[in-house]
Amino acid sequence: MKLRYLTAGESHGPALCGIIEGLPAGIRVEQSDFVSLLRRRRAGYGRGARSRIENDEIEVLSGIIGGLTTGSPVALTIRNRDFEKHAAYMHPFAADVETGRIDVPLPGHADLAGITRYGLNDCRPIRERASARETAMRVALSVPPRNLLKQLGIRSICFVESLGGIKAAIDYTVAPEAITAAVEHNGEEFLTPDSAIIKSWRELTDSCAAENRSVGGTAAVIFWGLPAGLGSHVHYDRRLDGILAGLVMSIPAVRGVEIGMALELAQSTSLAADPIVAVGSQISRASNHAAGLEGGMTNGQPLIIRFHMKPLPANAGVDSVDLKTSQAARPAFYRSDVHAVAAAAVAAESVIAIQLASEILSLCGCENVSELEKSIKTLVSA
Ligand code: EPS
Repeated sequence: MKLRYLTAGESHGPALCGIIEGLPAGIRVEQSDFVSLLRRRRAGYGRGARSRIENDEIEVLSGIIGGLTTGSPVALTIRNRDFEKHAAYMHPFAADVETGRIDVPLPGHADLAGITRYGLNDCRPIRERASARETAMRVALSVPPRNLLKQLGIRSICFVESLGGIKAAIDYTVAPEAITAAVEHNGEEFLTPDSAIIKSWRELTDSCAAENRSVGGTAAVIFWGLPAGLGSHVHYDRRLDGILAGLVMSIPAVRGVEIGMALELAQSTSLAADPIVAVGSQISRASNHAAGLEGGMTNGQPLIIRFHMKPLPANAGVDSVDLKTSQAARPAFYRSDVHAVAAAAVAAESVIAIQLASEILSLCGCENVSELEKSIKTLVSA
């Protein structure tokens, strides 16, 4: 792994912070790249009050000078505006931690397993760190790698396919540019290429919000313009399909990942292989059932990763136990998003972008973007 990154921060703590190391020098990065990407992660219709409290303003602490990466680690901070309201028990040296104490673990969240693992009797520290707020920092850290990919001619889009079982009409056989244009045309509230579905999704979201319910959904990420041969078949832990699936699964509430239409292929009795064809001197493919990955490597076709997210557990009204009394209890009402599928799609696109940039850097071994631009042209794309 050429790129390494770490995040830290609690959902209602002072800040999120992150560091990414292994970037080449010369990636162009503007403040507006962070602003627009973080806004896209926050903007979904169905996000709760919290996303309106936070403005996710990024402070760059190192690694970028005058709008260019220097090759040094990039360190970032996002202050949590909501910290102010929670400081009495969330401050690192708070005298009054007990007032923030959570005694009833939330089923479906990390609470119970977390306190067991860490030998704690308060769910608060677990809840705070397990929160999907952490993905804001992973998204922020993806900005330099995303810009590197763009500089190398690699493009991506993420979008929502279904919410609460209501499916958008999406044609994966059309060019990714056409899907991108449709998603952009429909705006950031629902991040979907299907404008006809928005009315039903809005109604679903409103009725669930009124009843404090959450719904699950499915989203997809496509990258195209990739060279063939990223990842490797030679060892299980270098297979890119496994690596990408793990990264997307690590986004809170994601319960399943598919490479392209994996479930459909599993139910099919016909061969799923894509014919290899010559287009002039170029080798190409007549279809893309492989969704851009064969043998754990990219094959030069668009990479399509789809994932499924469960309804968020916060207000499920599910039975639990008060750990102080061992009596049956319901978790305290906890404000929640109706759904955060669009936000998770941006997070998935971000972790995939970091990994793809890392694979390219490992393959080309360059420390400077202009060398990398020359080197990538020598890679054969299928
Ligand atoms: C989250 C619960 C909600 C979400 C939060 C993730 O936050 P709160 O508990 O403050 O209402 O809004 O997501 C974000 C704040 C974010 O930026 O994505 C959870 O428990 O995972």
